[in-house]
Amino acid sequence: MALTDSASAALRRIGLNVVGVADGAAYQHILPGCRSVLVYGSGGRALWDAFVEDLRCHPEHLADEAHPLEAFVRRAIQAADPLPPPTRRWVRPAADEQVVVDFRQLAVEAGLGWRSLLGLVLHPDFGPWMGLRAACFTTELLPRTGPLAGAGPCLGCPAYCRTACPGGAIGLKGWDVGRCAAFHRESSRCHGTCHSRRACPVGAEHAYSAEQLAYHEDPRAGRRHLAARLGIDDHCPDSGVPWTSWT
Ligand code: B12
Repeated sequence: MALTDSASAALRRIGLNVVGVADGAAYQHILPGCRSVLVYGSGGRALWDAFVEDLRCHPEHLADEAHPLEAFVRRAIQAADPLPPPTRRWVRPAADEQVVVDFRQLAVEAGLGWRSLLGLVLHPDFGPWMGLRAACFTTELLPRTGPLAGAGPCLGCPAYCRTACPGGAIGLKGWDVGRCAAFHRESSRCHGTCHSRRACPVGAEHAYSAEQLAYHEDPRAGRRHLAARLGIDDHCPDSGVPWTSWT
């Protein structure tokens, strides 16, 4: 079994339950000689459940980390592939990474889903309830799994996401991030949730829990809630900013 197979199996156990392989040719700036990229996603609640379970056993994994969920994935990768050779490089969409990769683009190339009107990558089963967590750039030549055939479920859909958005941020061409951010400042109706994401019929049964959603939108408030529920003394001074302040 190739190391990438055993690493994938180990990552699946913590909820990185979606994996695909993209062509690596365009990623020479990340890893010289790159031929393939394994892209890992978390569909539904599995990663969150594993994360909360880990915090129950190791409260310090919340209290000591600025970005506890990112750190959970980092530790899992380090355990799965402790000494990657120079022919392999792991990258996460995380604050402590040295390189920034456009994970939606990678996910589409690896066949994890289609582009959607919502701006998110839509997985065939998990719909918009998929996070993108890691990519392994490698010089190995692995069989490609993407992109997926067809235009995806948005084609022919009456666009429930558009009608559900109270800020009018989803237009005929897709998600308008400026409008979305402006509405978050004007109103609290979308705080802690995204009505459009919830309105998408694809993978609706895999929707995140309220706690998980709140954490992703506002890590500060989300970790306060988690710490209170799990009885953890959270002394970490800062954990990032709510995403609305990014624009
Ligand atoms: C910055 C960022 C944001 C910014 C907005 C950036 C923007 N202008 O779109 C803010 C903070 C507002 C934001 C919000 C959200 N984000 Co965000 N975000 C990111 C981040 C960190 C970087 C994105 C980026 O800058 N890419 C590079 C630049 C060049 O891209 P860009 O200018 O946005 O767009 C270009 C290309 O990406 C492409 N493009 C644009 N849209 C799309 C869509 C698809 C499907 C594809 C293939 C390409 C594509 O065209 C553009 C022109 O070149 C990524 C993680 C990552 N490293 O990829 C997560 C990420 C994209 N976000 C994600 C999520 C889930 C969200 C939220 C739902 C937040 C939340 N609460 O969970 C919201 C709402 C998103 C929505 N409705 O679409 C997920 C998407 C998962 C998925 N299934 O697609 C990612 C991958 C994070 C993750 N770990 O999973 N986000």
